[in-house]
Formats: sequence, structure tokens, C-alpha cells
Amino acid sequence: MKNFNQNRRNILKYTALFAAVPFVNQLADKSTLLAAGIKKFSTELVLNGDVYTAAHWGALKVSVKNGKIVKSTNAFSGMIENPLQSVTADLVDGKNTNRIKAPMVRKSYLEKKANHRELRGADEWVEVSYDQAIKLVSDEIKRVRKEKGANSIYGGSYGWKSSGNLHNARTLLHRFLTMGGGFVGGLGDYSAGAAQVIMPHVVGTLETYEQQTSWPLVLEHSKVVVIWGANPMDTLRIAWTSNDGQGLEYFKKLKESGKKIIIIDPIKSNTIEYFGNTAEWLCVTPNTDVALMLGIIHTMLTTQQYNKEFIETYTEGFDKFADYVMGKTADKTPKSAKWASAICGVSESKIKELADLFFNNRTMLMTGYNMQRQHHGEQVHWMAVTLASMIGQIGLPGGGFGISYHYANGGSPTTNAPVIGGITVGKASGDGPEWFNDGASISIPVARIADCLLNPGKTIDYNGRKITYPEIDLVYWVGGNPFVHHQDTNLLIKAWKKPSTIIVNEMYWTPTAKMADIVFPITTPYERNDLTMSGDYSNLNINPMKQVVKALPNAKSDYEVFSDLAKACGFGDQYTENKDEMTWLEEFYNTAYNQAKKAGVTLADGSEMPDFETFWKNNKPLVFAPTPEGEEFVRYADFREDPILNPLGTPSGKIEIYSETIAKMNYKDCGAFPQWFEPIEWLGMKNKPAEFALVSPHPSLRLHSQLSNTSLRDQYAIADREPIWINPADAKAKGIKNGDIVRAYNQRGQILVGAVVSDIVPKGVVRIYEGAWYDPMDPSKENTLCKNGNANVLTIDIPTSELADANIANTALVNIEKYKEKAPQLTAFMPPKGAK
Ligand SMILES: Nc1nc2c(c(=O)[nH]1)N[C@H]1C(S)=C(S)[C@@H](COP(=O)(O)OP(=O)(O)OC[C@H]3O[C@@H](n4cnc5c(=O)[nH]c(N)nc54)[C@H](O)[C@@H]3O)O[C@H]1N2
Ligand SMILES: Nc1nc2c(c(=O)[nH]1)N[C@H]1C(S)=C(S)[C@@H](COP(=O)(O)OP(=O)(O)OC[C@H]3O[C@@H](n4cnc5c(=O)[nH]c(N)nc54)[C@H](O)[C@@H]3O)O[C@H]1N2
Ligand SMILES: [Mo]
Repeated sequence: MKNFNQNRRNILKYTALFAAVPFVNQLADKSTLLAAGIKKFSTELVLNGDVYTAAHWGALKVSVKNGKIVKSTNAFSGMIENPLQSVTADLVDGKNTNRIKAPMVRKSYLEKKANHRELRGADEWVEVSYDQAIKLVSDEIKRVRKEKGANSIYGGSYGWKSSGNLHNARTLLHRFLTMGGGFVGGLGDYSAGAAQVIMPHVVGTLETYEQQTSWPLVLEHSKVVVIWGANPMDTLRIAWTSNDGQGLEYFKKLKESGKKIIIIDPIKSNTIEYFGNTAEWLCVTPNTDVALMLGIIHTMLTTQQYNKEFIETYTEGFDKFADYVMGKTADKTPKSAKWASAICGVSESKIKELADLFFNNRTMLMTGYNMQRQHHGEQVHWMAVTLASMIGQIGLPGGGFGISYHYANGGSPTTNAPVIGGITVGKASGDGPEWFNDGASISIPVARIADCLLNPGKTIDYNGRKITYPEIDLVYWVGGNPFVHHQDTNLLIKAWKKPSTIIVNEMYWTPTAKMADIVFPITTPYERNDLTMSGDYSNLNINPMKQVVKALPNAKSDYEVFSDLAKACGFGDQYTENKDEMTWLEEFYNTAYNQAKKAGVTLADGSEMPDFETFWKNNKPLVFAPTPEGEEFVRYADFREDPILNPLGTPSGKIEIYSETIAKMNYKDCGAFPQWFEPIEWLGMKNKPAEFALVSPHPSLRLHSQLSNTSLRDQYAIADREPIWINPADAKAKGIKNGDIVRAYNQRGQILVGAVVSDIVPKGVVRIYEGAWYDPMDPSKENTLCKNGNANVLTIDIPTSELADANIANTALVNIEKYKEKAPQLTAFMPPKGAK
């Protein structure tokens, strides 16, 4: 799902660098940890000692005593603390871990009851043998494929799974479904679904997952840094491959730099708390950043303080956009600072001040993704690029815009590391850009899943083309948690009743596992061997992911499950290529090893990259050094230098402030240039359906729903529920006190949450982090209360626009009231009926 700018990487020469390496710290424990009696690629477990592995939250050193995990820390010392790294033991077997202990099937499904679909989530479960489960699933997949075709099997299976280049759950599923004859896949992602579709029209690349102007240059050259709708001190705790930890270190340096730092966010985020008086917080009304940007742009136009030369040389169609800004188009409304202020809540004088500040100083606009996970989310980054174009510093060191500084350590200089291999889908046949290509026969935008299940045959618009929903009869989900991540849970429950069969591979009894018909118990990453790189943009490390503890008796890796399913379907050898776990890992490693040998790449300390046997035996991450090119990388420098020789990948080769391509699509909810559209629900609307704006950002002490079932929850749960942050004035008006249980509700559903009364949220706004495990009070009833506080019970399941069809998780209004009934017992972390 995420693919990083390989082109950019490839043009960076493999240069060995022996100079000082920033933030490449020493291994926490230098002693080489040898398990007793290592043979070639020994997979014998360390019963007492330290084992190195890695997760989304970074390279880990896990201490084991008598075969049990006793401690887990960063593999490197001296890094900013990341609490997510401390709970490995809980993930294997803690108080709330809630592991799936055996293959299980829902009773009425097993008994082939006619109404069995109605009972999803409310049924009893029955344990079956592994062989029985394999037969049941393979027979059913064969049946559905034969009777209804490949396009009735949904394998989009969106989700963050675990790190690791072999035990890559989603790719393993796709490999199985591709080799079996095809499936329906998912387009795009939940993270940046709107930005990644609009940006190629505007700047010719995805932009969202690409290397940013390097941090050393930002620290050296930027005078003003704007952290716009981003909360990097929380979101940089994780990365798609594995976190290299550098982003947090760079933001710390930024804090200490004395630069002018502005953070624009409706909520006083942990990043704003962290920056304290070294930054200025601008509190903006949720969903109104486009208006704020327009106010700044209008000011620049009226004062004529904008870079006309840049606009002329490097952009397309500014005039048409300027007419809109000045009120010369149909709406006849100048988007003045005054106009903007009335919408976004930032004062007129502040808006004017920003226009002046940005134009007269080297300014870096660092935007997050939240603002585009909103209705008309396409407009935000398009407008930000337009604003940056008027400032005119795109392509200069420390100037312009950056969409990924807050995510996966964008801006950490790229190293000379060779890249390890990974499991692939096999023969793929998609028609999108490479990273969309998951081997699917056809694909639907990921966030349209409920709409697709409910409306087979419906045709939707998507980025200039039409997609007709197939009729899905079987869903196979691995490595994702749609009953937490998808908007409007109650609608998803209805949609989920449509297919004949739903299969889920999971480690835990998550809400999604509970909503399945058949579940396979999966090993945690600490119960299998793997490899991963860290630093999605830096490629700083190659990490061994050594098995830390013995696997639960019935748990299998996704690889084993799909290998056995492939065998049962008659293509086992093709699936496994007759390789076992360690053979694959050796092959993946050797891809990198051979590259390193060929290019003369060494490790950061100048030593040779070890062969696989030595690497595995040594049991520690390899560290590579940034290249000079990586450290001096300026995004769009080549385009700025020569826009004719180095045009962008847009039709005009320039930054498209006006897009003829989009104009031709004729969409009512995405025009030919960026503009302000009123969101479907927001605080400034007439006849509000509910009182408060709900902001549901990413949790600081979890990765979405992952780590919910660990002791970290003790640090944030209020009255055993997900917290809701409420402004003191609002709490007072509703008679809600700190620690009270609150019912948050709207026309879509209702949830219980625990009150945190705090002025970090402004009046009229409440915050509930995404990621709480959905926990229905009575799963047999419609619109039942979620006892644990999953924000998505309240969010809206419509697309951003016909262009990107991305989710709008962060556009919703809700009501709140003190919950006066007896607090129901939480069951989110308990197995369902029939399961141990
Ligand atoms: N309201 C609201 N909703 C949102 C968002 C928001 O901002 N607000 N953000 C959205 C975004 S950006 C995202 S990316 C999504 C995230 O949504 P998800 O990616 O679905 O969230 P995770 O909690 O990471 O779910 C991963 C699941 O995979 C399981 N898993 C981990 N490793 C393995 C493995 O090896 N094998 C198998 N079989 N399973 C494994 C985990 O136990 C977990 O249940 O949420 C979206 N939803
Ligand atoms: N610890 C941790 N880190 C993560 C994740 C996680 O679950 N936990 N998830 C990862 C993933 S998959 C993704 S996609 C990224 C998500 O990265 P983002 O989407 O950037 O993260 P969010 O937390 O959703 O939002 C960032 C900030 O935007 C603010 N915000 C909300 N609404 C508005 C608005 O209308 N205007 C403005 N200006 N600001 C607004 C929020 O209050 C929050 O402080 O994070 C990644 N990092
Ligand atoms: Mo995401």
C-alpha cells in the first residue's frame, strides 16, 4: 500500500560515508547475543538473554527470562522515549491480550443455518481442527470462485498488519488470491486517500509518501516552520516499515532552533504542549483550513506581496484561480481575510500577518494528513501547494511545502543502504500506478467498502473513470481492523451481512475477528522470524526480527495458513516455491547483500555488510549512513533549476493550480482549481444536526487499534472507556465532570466514553482518538451502544468527492450527555461466546 520514491532513491549514488552520522546511536547492548549451539540460521530460541526484533514502533531489544519476555526497549540507546516500545510482553500474553487460541467457526455458519449472516457478531463460536478449517475455507473459496467468479471475492483487506518482509499479511493474502485466480482489491488508503489522488494532477507525483527536503537543510535554512494540521510528536512514533526514530529527534532540534514556529490545529495537541512557548498555536475551526489558506492568499493578492515570477515560470492557470479568490467568479465572494476569519476562527489581523510573514521569510509549510481525511479533502493540499507557489520558495532549501514530515520520518536523509527483498503477490494484473497494483482483477477505493457491499452493480466516479461495484460474496481480511477503522460502523454492520462467508486471520479477538465466520489464530511477530528495514525514507537499518518466544500452541503464521490453503487449492508449490521461512529470509537478505557488494556499500561504521549467516547469528540491526546527496536533498530543486529540462509529471509539466484534466471530469464536488466547499457537517453550518465537532485523530499511545490490548490502556482509559476531551465551558453546560461516563451520539450511532475536561479543546469541539475496539452492548440489535467508545460509530461514510473517493473520518458533528444509567461492563477485550 505504501511505496516510496524509489526513483529518487535510485539516483542517489551508493556512496560509502564514514563521517559522523547524526542520531545513529550505539546499540543499547553491544554484546553479541548468541543462542547456545547455533547451527546455520539457528532458529533455536534464546531462553535467557536479549533478542533483537522490530515493529512499526521501531527496532526493539527484548529481554527474555526463562522463555518469557520481561522487558522491551529501543534497540538503540539515547533516543527520545517511545512508550509503544515497552509493551511487547502484553502483546504476546497480557491481562487484556485476548489471543485467539484455536481455529474457530461461528456456530450457525458451521451448521449452515439459513439466517446465519444475521447472527454475525452475536453468535456462539465452535472450535475446529486446523485441518478442518483449511478444508472449510479452501472448499468455500473454490465454490465461490467457480459459481460467482473472482470478482465476488473481496481481498482488499486494508490494514497496518505488522512489520516484516515475509510475514506481510496483506501481500500473503494477495499472493494466495492472485495465484488462485484473482480477487477484488482496494484502491488507495485511509491515510492520505484524497491527497494521493489530487497531488499527481497538481505536481505530477503522489507526494504523500515521498522523501521531503532533508531535515538538515530545514534546520539550516528555514526561518519560519508551519506545522499545519499535524501532530508529529505522536505520529512519528511509528512507521510503515519500522520507525527509525529520527523524526522525533529532528523535531526536538527544531524546538531548540529558535525559529518562528507556528502550529495550526483546533486542538492543543501533544506537539503543541511539547513545543511550549517555542511555538505559537493557532486554533482553527475544524474542517476550515482551506478558508484560512484562501484568506492568506487573498491578502497576498491585494498587497501584491507574492512571487509573480515563480507563478509565471512554474505554475499553470493562476489567473483563473485568482479571479475566484477576488470574487470575480460566479459566487461573487472575495475570499478576504475577513471572509476567512468568519469561517475559520483565526483573526483577520493574524491572517494578514501570516501572509506577510510567509512571503518575507524562508518558510516551510509542513502539513499533516488529517485535514484531507475530511469532506472535500482534495482541496487542502492543492490549496497548500498554491499558497506555497505564491510564497515562491518551492525547490529552495528549507522552503516550500512538505506533506510527510509528520509521517514515517520524512526528511530523514536517505542512506546508502541496499534494499532487502520481500514476499510478492506473484503475477499481478492491476492497472494503476505500481503501488496500487496488488494483483487484483478489479479494485474499488478502499473506503467505499460498505457502499460496495450494499450496492452491487452501482457505478461510481473515481478520478476520471467509472467503477462498477462487483457483487461480493466472500470477504477475506488479514492484518486490518475495519470494525475499528471504517466510518459509520452501523452501516458497515449492515453491509457485512451481505456476503455468504467472511474469513479473518488475527492474533486477537478484535471486533473484526468477532464479526467473522471463520478465524485462524495467527502468531505475533514475536513468535516467528522475519526481516525489515527501518526508516521508510531513510532506509537507515536492516533489522533482524528474530523469534522471541515460543508460539502459542495453535497459532500459525499467515504464511503457513496461506501455504496450506494454496496446497488445498492445488498450487502449494507455486505459493511456497518450496522455500521455508529461513530460506525466504536468506533470499531477501541476499538481494541487499549482493547490491551492497556490487556497489561497494559498507555499514555506517565502515565495516563490510556481513553475510546472512553472520548477520543472523550476530542478532543486531545493521546501520547505514546517509549519503551527501541524501543530506542535501531539496524537493523540486531540479524542477526549479530548469522547468523545461526537468518538467513535472503533470500535463503542462508545471504545478497545476488550474487542472484542465479535472475540469473535464466535470465533478460537482471537485473543480478545476482548489476552492472552499462547505463540508457536509461543520460548526459553521445552518441547522446543525448535532452540537459539537468531533475530531478523531491518531492516538498517541497506540497504532490505531493496535496496542489497545496492552497495559498502555491503563494510562489513558477513563472509567474503563476511551477518553473524550471536552472544553470546561461545554462540560459545565452539560453537567459533565472529569471522569464521568459520557454518551456521545448522533443520527448514526452512540458510544460511551470517559470525560477529560480540559481546555486543550476549544468550545464546541470534542476529541476522541480513533482506534478504540468496537464493543457492542447488544450485538443482535441495530444501532446498539458501543461500550468502549469507537469514534467511527459516529463518523460519516461518504466519499471526499467523486475524484478520490477517500474517507472523511474527521468531518462529523456529535452530541454529548452525561450517562446516567449503570455503567455496562466492558467486553471489548474478552473472547466471544464459545471461545476460550
Ligand atoms: N475516525 C477515524 N478513523 C480512522 C482514521 C482517523 O483519523 N479517524 N484514520 C484512518 C487511517 S489513516 C488508517 S491507516 C486506518 C487504520 O486501520 P487499520 O490498519 O485497520 O488499524 P490497525 O489497528 O493497525 O489494524 C491492524 C490489525 O491487524 C492485526 N495484525 C497485526 N499483525 C498481523 C499479522 O501479522 N497477521 C494478521 N493476520 N493480522 C495482524 C492487528 O492485530 C490489528 O487488528 O484507520 C483509519 N480510520
Ligand atoms: N502514535 C501513532 N502514530 C501514528 C499513527 C497512530 O495510530 N498512532 N498512525 C499513523 C498513520 S496510519 C497515519 S495516516 C498518520 C496520520 O497522520 P495525521 O493524519 O497527520 O494525524 P492525525 O492525528 O489524524 O491529525 C494530526 C493533527 O491534525 C489535527 N486536526 C484535526 N482536524 C483538523 C483541522 O480541521 N485542521 C487542522 N489544522 N488540524 C486538524 C489533529 O488535532 C491532530 O493534532 O499517523 C501515523 N502515526
Ligand atoms: Mo493511516
